[in-house]
Amino acid sequence: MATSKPRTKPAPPADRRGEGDELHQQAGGGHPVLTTNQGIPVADNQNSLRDTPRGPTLLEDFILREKITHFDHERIPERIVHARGSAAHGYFELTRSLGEFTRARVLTEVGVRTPVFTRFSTVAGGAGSVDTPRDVRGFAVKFYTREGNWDLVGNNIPVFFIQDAIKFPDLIHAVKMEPDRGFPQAASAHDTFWDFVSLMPESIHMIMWAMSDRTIPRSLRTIEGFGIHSFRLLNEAGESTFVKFHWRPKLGVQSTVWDEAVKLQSADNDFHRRDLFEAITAGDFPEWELAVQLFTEEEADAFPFDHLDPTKIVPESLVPLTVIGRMVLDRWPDNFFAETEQVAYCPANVPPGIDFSNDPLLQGRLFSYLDTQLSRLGGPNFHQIPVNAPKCPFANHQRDGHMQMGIPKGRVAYEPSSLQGDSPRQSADGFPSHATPADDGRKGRVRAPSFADHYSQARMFFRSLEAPEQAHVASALVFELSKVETAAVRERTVSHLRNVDESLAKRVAAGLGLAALPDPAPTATPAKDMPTAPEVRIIGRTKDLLKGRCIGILFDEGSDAGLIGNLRKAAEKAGATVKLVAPKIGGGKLSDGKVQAADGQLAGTPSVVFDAVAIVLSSDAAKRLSKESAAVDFAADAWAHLKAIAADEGAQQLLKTARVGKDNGVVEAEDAKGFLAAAATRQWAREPKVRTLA
Ligand code: HDE
Repeated sequence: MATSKPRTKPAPPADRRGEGDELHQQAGGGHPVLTTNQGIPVADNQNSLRDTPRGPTLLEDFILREKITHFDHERIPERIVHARGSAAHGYFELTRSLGEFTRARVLTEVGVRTPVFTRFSTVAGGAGSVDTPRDVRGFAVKFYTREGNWDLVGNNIPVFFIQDAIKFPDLIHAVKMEPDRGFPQAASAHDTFWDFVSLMPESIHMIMWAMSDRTIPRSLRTIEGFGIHSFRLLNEAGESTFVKFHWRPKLGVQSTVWDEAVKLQSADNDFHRRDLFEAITAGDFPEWELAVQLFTEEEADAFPFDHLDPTKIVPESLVPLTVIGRMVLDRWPDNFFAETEQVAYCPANVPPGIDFSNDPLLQGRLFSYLDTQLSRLGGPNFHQIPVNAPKCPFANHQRDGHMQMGIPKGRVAYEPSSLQGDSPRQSADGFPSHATPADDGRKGRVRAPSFADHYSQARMFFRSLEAPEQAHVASALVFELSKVETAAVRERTVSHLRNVDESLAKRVAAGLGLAALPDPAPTATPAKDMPTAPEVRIIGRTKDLLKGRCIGILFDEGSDAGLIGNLRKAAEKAGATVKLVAPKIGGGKLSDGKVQAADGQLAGTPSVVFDAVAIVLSSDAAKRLSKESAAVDFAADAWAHLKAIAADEGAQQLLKTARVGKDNGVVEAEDAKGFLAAAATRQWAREPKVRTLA
């Protein structure tokens, strides 16, 4: 392997050095010898083997051919969904035993730290797409338990678009870029997506979530995670309890506003990946609580919906959450490809004591993931790739295949056998499946009547939101549908909204400029009014804290050094990260005569990348920067994105040019305390002043 045992060797004699060698020598010594993948040391990595100095390259050049061949195959097929992702290592620690409900040791051994590898992803875009489109986020956790790998492959939204796996390829084909034109990338705002979902009423609950600010998260550290489907827990006695899994971020749920998300796409394609990387490498480890909802078959039978239908949540008013542990991500992968790209999750990976429900979406997923890895990772031995291999012993009689890395010993590769004492055998204590009684219905392509109510929970979701969040849902619908060229699709979508909430339908119709409201879509089961579910909100559940937030301070030549120092000290003390922004990366001389370097150049570091900003400028600099659109936008966007702004006397001219108004979120830079209080949240009350929402 390329990385085994480096050797060191002196540089080649001067007369055999190629062009560029002088520069190489300047780069320093003590490096391991470069070799081919066969371990042959390479004398010249700059010049291919040529017939004559100006002649053709020789086929004999195995060094060139090996290097190019490997390069040509550097990419593997990207994931068909969830292609763009970022991941980290960490651990899960159980704080409360579920021993009464399950025999799975990962859920019964309090205090034990189980290693995890967690990958977050967007769904629709390719691997090279941006981090911040409006999209659902994947939240996949591989627990390397002592009883084998457990993959909890969830999303940041607790419901899904469809009720049956057979529709998944259609859904994904509809949301991905349109096949004739190859756009739009990473966006649901186009005809095929809305055509599909407007013909698929079961997706309307998920549409409500997808149009909410949940799909434009502030960072991966501030998303919730959900296993979505009901799973089963099985205890020693084989008794079953249904379970839903929830991840809750320590920093609280946080989102961006749409205009900010759009601008982030140009400011930093890697905004979420970079944030996760920077937090982990700074030792500021992201953390989530794992909580469960537990309920019996009898309790489930009494719910006013079918919990096997993945377009439904189990409201917390029916089944409260119990926190059972925490996950901490504390190590960035050593290599993006080897780990983040090659990790292979599969919801069918569960240890003894966890089992599946009959959710028809989950049932299809149990097949799909293993299947997809065969083509994505090239063969049946992908479980041997370090990031996928269990960290507990594993042994069986599966053999050979593409890229077999192990060297199995012995004569016996079958069971039953009697020839070899150490050959693996089945064990009565192995993985049990719940003996679920079969329904007495007939086999067929049917859907249970209990799956027929598509609107009640969509209504519950919308009516549970705070007013600004409702306005964001309505505006997101207007935005997305305005990108749809086919008027009939726009109208058909509004016809479903009429079943969700009449006021929502009216707002969206007005935003689209529809001449009249279309008739409500026909319903199999009319929507029922359910009690509101506060847990679906973001506002009010976001934690007002500075930890995990990033504050940008804009300065220039002559800025007040004392003010910058004070703001920085106070913000860092409160747990925030601070970055300094200036027109030049070299910064400038401050009022104390000392040169202060910047962390980011103004043109490449707009205020969208911060949670709050301070602007500390001499009046000369403010006057100059008032003619600089990047500086004007810095202030104007912070105002428009409902962020706290601290500004000193000198900076006032820039605020004026940027038309920054006055409210509790705009404070004097001298008032560090007031600024930090405002910076811990968003200024929701400002929104009507800065934007017309549907
Ligand atoms: Fe997936 N999904 N999915 N999915 N999914 C994949 O597996 C699939 C579904 C989810 O970071 C694929 O390795 C089908 C629901 C995540 O590597 C593939 C159906 C939920 C990830 C696949 C679903 C998810 C995937 C593509 C309908 C939320 C990324 C590459 C039955 C609970 C995992 C891969 C990672 C990835 C199939 C529906 C979450 C093709 C057929 C519902 C987080 O196997």
